[in-house]
Amino acid sequence: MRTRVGIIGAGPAGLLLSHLLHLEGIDSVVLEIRSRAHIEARIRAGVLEHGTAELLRQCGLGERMDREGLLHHGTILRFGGRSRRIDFTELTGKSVMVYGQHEVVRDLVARRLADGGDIRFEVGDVSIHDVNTDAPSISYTEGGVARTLECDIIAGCDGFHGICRPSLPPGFIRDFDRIYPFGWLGILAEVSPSSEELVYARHARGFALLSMRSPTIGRFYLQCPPDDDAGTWSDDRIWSELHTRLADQEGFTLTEGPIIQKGVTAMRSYVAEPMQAGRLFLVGDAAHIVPPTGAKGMNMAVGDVAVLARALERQIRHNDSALLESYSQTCLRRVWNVQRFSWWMTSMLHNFDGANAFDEQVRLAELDYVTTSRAAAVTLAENYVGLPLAV
Ligand code: RFL
Ligand code: PHB
Repeated sequence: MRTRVGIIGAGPAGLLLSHLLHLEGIDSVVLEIRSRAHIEARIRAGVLEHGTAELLRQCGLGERMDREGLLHHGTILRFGGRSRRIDFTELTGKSVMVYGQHEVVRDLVARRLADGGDIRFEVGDVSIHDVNTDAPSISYTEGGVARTLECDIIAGCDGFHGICRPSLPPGFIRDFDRIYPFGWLGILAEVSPSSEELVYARHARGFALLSMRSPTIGRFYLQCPPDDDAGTWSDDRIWSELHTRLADQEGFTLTEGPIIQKGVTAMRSYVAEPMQAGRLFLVGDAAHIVPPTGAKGMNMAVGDVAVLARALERQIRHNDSALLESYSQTCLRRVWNVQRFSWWMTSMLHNFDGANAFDEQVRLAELDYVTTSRAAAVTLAENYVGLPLAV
């Protein structure tokens, strides 16, 4: 089989890339190891930057998002028992969209299939070949049968644990890495959110986040040890910890409901440089991950996709390779800005074991400053709603 762009991974990055290429008349095939049901049910990100939501609208994918998503004009930072609001719209003229990543994935899969797109689910033994030649290929198995996909370009959209990045020769990639000494316990509950806006809470017992997926489904996170077992968190323990960490002195009350899902995620910042090797382009989590405190991972993946789709269009339709050659450099500038923001939010809002009393006071002072100085609040808000896409 032959296609222009062989895409490995049907996460938001791979699916959106395939859709944007289709709109430019460029064909692609998406290979995914998981089932369609699995990728459509995987609960992950929840916040779309202003630019991500706009891009989805522009490419014809905004309809259900605008109907069912929740437009948020600000967020609450809670610390020392006080709640302070950052007003995104007043500070930046922009807002964010609370719409689950799995909903974006569902919309993308439905649209690709309706447009006749080729997505192969549940493939196995995926490996890439000859990326340093002008005839790269991908081998894989489908229903136990060995197959080869020949292409001009390979887009490695296979997430942090995929095969593309590790396939490169040792030493080719320079890794930049920071592992945090904590994780997040993520909780999904059948409960109407107790706050209209997200609440990021710093507490002596650890960070807590109140988020949501819809008017009837709440999403919560609790800072926990990085290797914690979600099974040791009973529903009672979860609610008790959420009540304690989310409390303020202004009468906030948390409504409880049945917990329908819980799981622990470790927290890490990582960047691979460069994001390109010959005809292989790394996109999204395959090239970089962030701790989720800034709500950036999926948005960063979309940022890469926007750059790559445009560069491929210039290359394939106009035989102009300039944008493709600068893909890594263009993406990395934005990636490092987003890394900085995610690291900063994470550092400011979490408890670090062994931090001394001075460090704690500095973190509280930073929260106080960021919620009282307009200049500092604009800095937080413009990063949260999203820096401009690099296209
Ligand atoms: P994905 O979504 O991991 O998709 C990669 C796909 O590749 C498949 N795959 C393979 N396919 C073929 N062959 C192979 N060898 C393969 N190996 C893997 C996988 O099955 C998968 O389908 O990467 P992509 O597309 O780059 O998207 C990145 C986002 O998923 C990720 O950055 C976000 O979920 C991060 N994230 C958040 N991002 C935000 O923008 N806003 C948020 O609010 C936010 N919250 C979060 C998050 C991630 C979290 N977790 C669980 C890590 C909250 C959490 C708890
Ligand atoms: C989510 O709703 O899953 C979510 C929201 C904000 C974050 C991280 C995750 O910073």
